[in-house]
Amino acid sequence: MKLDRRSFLKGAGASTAGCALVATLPGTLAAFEQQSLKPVGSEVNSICEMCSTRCPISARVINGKNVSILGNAAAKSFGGAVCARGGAGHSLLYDPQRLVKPLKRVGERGEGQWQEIEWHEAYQLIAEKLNGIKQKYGAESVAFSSKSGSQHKYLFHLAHAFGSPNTFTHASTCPGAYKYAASAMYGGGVKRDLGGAKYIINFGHNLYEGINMSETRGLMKAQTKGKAKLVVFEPRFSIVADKADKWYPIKPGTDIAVALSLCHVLINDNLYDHDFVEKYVAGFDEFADEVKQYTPEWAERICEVPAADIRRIAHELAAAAPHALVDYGHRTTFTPEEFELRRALYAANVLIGNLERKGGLFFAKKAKTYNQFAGDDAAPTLGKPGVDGMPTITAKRIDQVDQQFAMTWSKGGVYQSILDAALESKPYQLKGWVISRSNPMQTMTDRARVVEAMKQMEFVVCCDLYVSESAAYADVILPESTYLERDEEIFDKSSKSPAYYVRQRVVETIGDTRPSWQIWQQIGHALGLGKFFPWETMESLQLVQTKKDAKLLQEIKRQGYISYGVPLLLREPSYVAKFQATHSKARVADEDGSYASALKFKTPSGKIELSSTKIETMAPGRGVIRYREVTLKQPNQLFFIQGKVAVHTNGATHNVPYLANLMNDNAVWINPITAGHMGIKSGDKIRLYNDTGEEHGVALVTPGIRPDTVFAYMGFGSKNKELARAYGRGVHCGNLLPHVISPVTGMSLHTAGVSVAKA
Ligand SMILES: Nc1nc2c(c(=O)[nH]1)N[C@H]1C(S)=C(S)[C@@H](COP(=O)(O)OP(=O)(O)OC[C@H]3O[C@@H](n4cnc5c(=O)[nH]c(N)nc54)[C@H](O)[C@@H]3O)O[C@H]1N2
Ligand SMILES: Nc1nc2c(c(=O)[nH]1)N[C@H]1C(S)=C(S)[C@@H](COP(=O)(O)OP(=O)(O)OC[C@H]3O[C@@H](n4cnc5c(=O)[nH]c(N)nc54)[C@H](O)[C@@H]3O)O[C@H]1N2
Ligand code: SF4
Ligand SMILES: [Mo]
Repeated sequence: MKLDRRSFLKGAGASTAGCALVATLPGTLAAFEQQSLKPVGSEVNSICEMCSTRCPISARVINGKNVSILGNAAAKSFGGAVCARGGAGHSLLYDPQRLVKPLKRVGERGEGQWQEIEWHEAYQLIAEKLNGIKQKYGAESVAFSSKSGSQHKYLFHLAHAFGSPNTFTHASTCPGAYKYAASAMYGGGVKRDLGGAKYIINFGHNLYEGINMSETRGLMKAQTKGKAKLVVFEPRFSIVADKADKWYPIKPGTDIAVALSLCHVLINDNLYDHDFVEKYVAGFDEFADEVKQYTPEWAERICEVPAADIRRIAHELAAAAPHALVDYGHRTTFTPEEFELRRALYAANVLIGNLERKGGLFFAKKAKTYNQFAGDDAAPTLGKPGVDGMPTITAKRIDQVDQQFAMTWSKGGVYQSILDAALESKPYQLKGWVISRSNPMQTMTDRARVVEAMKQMEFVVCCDLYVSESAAYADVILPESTYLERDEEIFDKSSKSPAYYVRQRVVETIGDTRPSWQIWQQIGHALGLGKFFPWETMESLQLVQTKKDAKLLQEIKRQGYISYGVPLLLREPSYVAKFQATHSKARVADEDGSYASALKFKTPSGKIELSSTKIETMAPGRGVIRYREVTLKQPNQLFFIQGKVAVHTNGATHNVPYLANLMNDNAVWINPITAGHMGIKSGDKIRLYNDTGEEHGVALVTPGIRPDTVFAYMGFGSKNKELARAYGRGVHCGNLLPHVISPVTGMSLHTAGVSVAKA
């Protein structure tokens, strides 16, 4: 059966009312004459991209059309399931407002005047402009940024070939702080075994709304099957708080006081794991000395959590150790002291010795490591596609002027420093910006400053699926194929055992879009840098990864997700016993039945560094984890905090029809006492304002928030009319958050002071 565009859109449930505004917008699927759509396969295993958790999926295709998306049943740790957003992928795929043709700006920047162009014209224009900027100001004056994880490597490869050191991921708006803190202390990233834990302390890790299928399922498993106790510190009554055994409405930005005083009690009351500390930890004495002053009574004065409760929680944590954990959270940008907070949270885990124990923290077991323990090739290792003779770049990154950010340079850099370079020539001026799969206008901070920065650029390219708020200020918009239409490299998804998975096309490409790995390659050619892009197809890259093993590639594609061996936790004897029973040549266990003696840390001392001389050198005064007071609001203001909502992703999905239908506004949570003083009732129009910006929204009066705090789900309130289902609906959080670069981590700030008034 042949499907034309019209029957396609009808079948996808596209609302004609929704299309009316954009039916004439050039470049969208609605404006594109679709020829025919052929089936690719009836059940395709692939990877979700409705958020960056990237869960393994299984997509059903009938007559060339994707009709449903479920979890890949083989991916047990993800529960073989998807969340609401993952299940709505086809609504994005068939959204008539999605871009399917390159666009060139014809009016003023941000004015919304676009002309459809062909890919070769787009490439030619981009090559001309970027090479022009390079000649005039040097290659380093072009910044390249992309959300990490999917195909950012290809964009960064282009940047490298072009000669610019200025590549940025979203790290300083999201995972930076907890990653750098783990690196400083453990010598590398650690994961949490939520599912195996008996006692979990959670500081605003919003897992039942900010969903990560495997961790969300882990927490659910711990709470149901494992009967784990969950203690939650959260300024609002989130769903995690609702499901907790105990909820403390902590004062925003003061979590570090609780974390440090938990450490104080663990040491002071002699509850910590002496053997673990002796064997694996450096810098304990300095840390112990520092936390002597951080008593629960001290903490209570700062965070408003009763001292007796902090003391009791520390005792309960120690009693459940080592099958217990202090969740180090995810979004990490509440205060400028994120580095100290995340280190303090890790420190509590170190003190209870939960590393590589069931229900504790652990290192990922990738194939190479796993095979070393197994004594055989239990899991295949992957090859890395690479290109010889890449140019050496001598120019310094814009964020490389300050040694304290050294940990960020190779891992994503300080994203918002692009604004300072563009507007204040700090340390030199940026003239061009190539953005992919990132929407800084919504997700960075200080929206007005992002607008100014983009306006002063000589040339901006944006690769997206929509005319996002940021794309609206570009000169050229490159429409990427959705994740359901593209093939990508094999990804390592190892956890307690090695695992791989792969993204592959579910349906044929609709419209004139391309995958971004190809887009950057083709731009490379247009720039005259073709020799740095020798690959031809994605399959040729995948075969480099499988070291020419076509059968292995086929198997990974067929299953979509493959895990190898059995879960391994090095200090958990029952896991080691099972591992040995599975692998006949496995390493001999220590006397206690564990592999504890094999634990290694890639830190300067070779140990877990509770205190660090390396950090002291990088950022004087920060070698030892220390409390520093921060001011997040003025006395007459309220704290403004945000979080994820279960049916939307960041600044990405608010225009996806199914999800927009579920929720298209973010009412502002406000406590009845506070609202009462201002005469505000639920449903009233209110105004939020501070030195950064002003937003108008609707009040939701609820006791589920502290009286000194207001809350809104993030990502709403688009100021771009081309996002027709999201435009002007709700509060735009980024317009109320100041531009900040936090010490050491370079993190931006997601808590601000705001004034609230009835509108
Ligand atoms: N549905 C959905 N799932 C997602 C995403 C999404 O957009 N939507 N995004 C994905 C991404 S990119 C990420 S990084 C993760 C993020 O996962 P999380 O970090 O778990 O999610 P957030 O909702 O950002 O978490 C912030 C929570 O902290 C609370 N909070 C605010 N200030 C404070 C404070 O000072 N102290 C404490 N203790 N709590 C505070 C907020 O009320 C909110 O509940 O989620 C991922 N999953
Ligand atoms: N105020 C506030 N700001 C925040 C947060 C918060 O909670 N509050 N959370 C922070 C966090 S945790 C994160 S991770 C960042 C995320 O911020 P960003 O890195 O900007 O990521 P997203 O908002 O997820 O998506 C960005 C863009 O990617 C596009 N997109 C989606 N899929 C594809 C694709 O396949 N290809 C291409 N080319 N484009 C695609 C979307 O249309 C969207 O415009 O935001 C941060 N900013
Ligand atoms: S958490 Fe949901 S949206 Fe994110 S990747 Fe998984 S299924 Fe997709
Ligand atoms: Mo994130």
